[in-house]
Amino acid sequence: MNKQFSLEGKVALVTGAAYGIGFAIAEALAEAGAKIAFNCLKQEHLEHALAAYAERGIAAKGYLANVTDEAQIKELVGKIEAELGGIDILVNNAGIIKRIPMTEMAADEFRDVVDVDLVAPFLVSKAVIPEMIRRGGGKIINICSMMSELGRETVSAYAAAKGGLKMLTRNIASEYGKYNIQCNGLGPGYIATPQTAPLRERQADGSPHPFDRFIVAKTPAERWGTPEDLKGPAVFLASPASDFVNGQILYVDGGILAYIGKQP
Ligand code: NAP
Ligand code: GCO
Repeated sequence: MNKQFSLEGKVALVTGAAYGIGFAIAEALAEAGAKIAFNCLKQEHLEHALAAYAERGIAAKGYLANVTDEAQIKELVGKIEAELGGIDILVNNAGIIKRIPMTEMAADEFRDVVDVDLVAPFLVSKAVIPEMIRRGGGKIINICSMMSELGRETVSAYAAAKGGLKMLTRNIASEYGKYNIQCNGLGPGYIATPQTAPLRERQADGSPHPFDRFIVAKTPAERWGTPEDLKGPAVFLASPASDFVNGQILYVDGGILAYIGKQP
């Protein structure tokens, strides 16, 4: 059974893995035996991440590359293939959110979110699939969201992008499954990372943020998720254990999507 979950000899690219969910997923894939490549936008984050990986005994290769820039993505993939070998596992993790009421959101702000959260997974997947086909297969994991299924105030661009990412996942699965490429989504619930820090900030009087209380009440597990909660599911979707799983979204949400909510 251990061989089912082994990533020995595999090369994984995790986009946006300087910290947060991407870092935890890259750490998990490394612990299962994969060689890790990651990218981010900022030099300071790259340096900090390389040190953090090294502290954990992970000889990750880090690169500065903007996932919305097709030329930079092609250069990134070429460097990884030259330095580590063909990419066996791609995790499209890099993402942003802008929390703005839709009617107050500028078109460029909407497009920025869609560019990172939906167009970029298309660009990076398009760049790695040909080599996956040549090598006999691969794994693509798209980091979706509760907002792949649900809406809420102020996150119109993010929900549209993550809903689209769910369907891009299913389409890649449909179009490239015959090449032994499995493309699945991982749908985290509400996870404690820098991205959600504004939703968990203590109030001036020291009380919990209303949204913090809302999420804890809405989650059967009665807690926020941590990046570590995603490590096992990510290894499953990256490993031979999921070779007949394709086009699925695996939600790791503590039960939010299953729960109607407490009676007031
Ligand atoms: P985060 O803490 O904000 O980290 C985002 C990462 O993406 C950073 O490493 C950032 O790099 C990188 N990034 C952003 N834009 C980029 C670009 N254009 N090119 C390259 N890298 C870029 O986010 P997170 O909470 O870990 O979330 C990671 C993924 O999970 C995202 O797709 C998010 O939508 C999704 N997600 C998060 C939650 C949650 O509750 N936290 C739940 C469901 C899904 P720099 O710092 O260098 O900019
Ligand atoms: C928000 C949050 C969520 C989480 C995540 C939930 O503002 O509602 O940022 O969107 O990031 O996507 O799964």
